Amino acid sequence: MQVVVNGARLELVQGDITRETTDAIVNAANEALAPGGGVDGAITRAAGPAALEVRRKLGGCPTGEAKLGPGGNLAARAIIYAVGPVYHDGRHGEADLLASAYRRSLELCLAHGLDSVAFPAISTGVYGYPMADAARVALATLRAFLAQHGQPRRVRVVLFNAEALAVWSSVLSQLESTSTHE
Ligand code: AR6
Repeated sequence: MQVVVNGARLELVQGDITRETTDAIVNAANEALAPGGGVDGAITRAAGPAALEVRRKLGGCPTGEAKLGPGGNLAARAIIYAVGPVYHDGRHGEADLLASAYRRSLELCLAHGLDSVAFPAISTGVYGYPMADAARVALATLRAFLAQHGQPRRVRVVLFNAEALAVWSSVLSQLESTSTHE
């Protein structure tokens, strides 16, 4: 599924984010920026040792923030390490922190001239964020940012399986139909 917001494309696809050819790919990292499992394990393996060496020197990253490193062996030029929240019960500022992780990543794209970016579903694996809730927060944030800036020109969210893609597509459809009736 794809929509256009202020001239920029917002796309939802199913796949393995390490295969993306966008200028940047976003990694769902932890505060220490220590290599982990899930999407991080896949990106770390695919990017190779040179990217890991730079990552180790970034000095960690607080929850809700993002840092930029080189793409190493990936097709993407840059890896953005974004740290989403661990989900407790939704009453510990999780939504604000998740929105911030997406927003800070987009700000890095603008600051570094990265015109296309691929995101995974941050916090929805090990960190336990319910998929539909995460999709609502992420898509509202991405749409608001694009409505304001019109950049990056292409933003895609790469969902790992068909079920996740269906959830995100349904949330995006809802957001689109609500906004056209405002
Ligand atoms: N491409 C796209 N999405 C993927 C891929 C892939 N290759 N592999 C997994 N996913 P997670 P988190 C999806 O656990 O919840 C790490 O160890 C997966 O299905 O990777 O933010 C870090 O180092 C899920 O929907 O990230 C941190 O310690 C989504 O990516 C911690 O886990 C995110 O799942 C971060 O936890």
